[in-house]
Amino acid sequence: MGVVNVTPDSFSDGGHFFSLDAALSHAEQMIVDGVDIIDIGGESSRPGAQPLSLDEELRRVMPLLYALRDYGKPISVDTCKPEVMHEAIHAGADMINDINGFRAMGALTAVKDADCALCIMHMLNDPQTMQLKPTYGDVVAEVIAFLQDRIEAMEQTGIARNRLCIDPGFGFGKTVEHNLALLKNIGKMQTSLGLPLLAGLSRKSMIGVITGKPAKSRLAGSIAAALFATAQGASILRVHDVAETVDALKVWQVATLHS
Ligand code: 7PJ
Repeated sequence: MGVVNVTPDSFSDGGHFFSLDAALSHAEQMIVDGVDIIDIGGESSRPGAQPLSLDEELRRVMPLLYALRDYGKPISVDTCKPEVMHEAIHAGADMINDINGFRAMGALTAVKDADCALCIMHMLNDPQTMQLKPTYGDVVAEVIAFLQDRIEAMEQTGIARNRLCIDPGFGFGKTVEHNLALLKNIGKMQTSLGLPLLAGLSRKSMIGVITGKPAKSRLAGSIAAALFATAQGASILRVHDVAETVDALKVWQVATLHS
């Protein structure tokens, strides 16, 4: 899954892809590079980021969604807002990726009658407060319990289980220690919940803490994290650097499958 941010304040690309043209060329390049899913996001979720108005989010996301839908690649929309989910589904989005785990009032209703895929992510509190002092008794058990609870809520609404995938939400209300515990337990989360797992580690601050590098210099660290997550059983990798990650995965897979 390749990330296309349409935000002027995104920390990892410096807001470079804010204009529609730039976002579109970025997405086109990802397609050339072998992306499987394009994830469009309008609202920055970096720690401390201010919420975005509905109008502004629609203004950022919808033109790109319309422009991209004829390219034949599945499109995911990264949003917490039920109105954006509704509009995106209406416009043909193939997946809704909600870092808030479809907890907003109206979110389940917005997605329930569609047939698109849904990614349920764990986040502690909200982007304003999540990194203040994240505390868990047992982070892996608590993330599993949260996701289990959301899966049940979704199934009770009538949403088919085969539409769902889960995400522990690396960096969303987690210390480096918490992130490492989750990374090491991807297999356990996947077997406990019985759903495909999406891992978003690309350029995250955890990579920065380990390598001592700023966001733009975290490619090698991100690839190591992506391969490790794959080895643990992750099904979808959410990344900024599609070409490099695809190459790494190709080598990984050929080596793994070789008898
Ligand atoms: C994630 C996401 C993630 C899912 C962002 C960033 C922050 N969606 N949206 N999982 N991260 N599902 O890219 O660093 O980890 S935005």
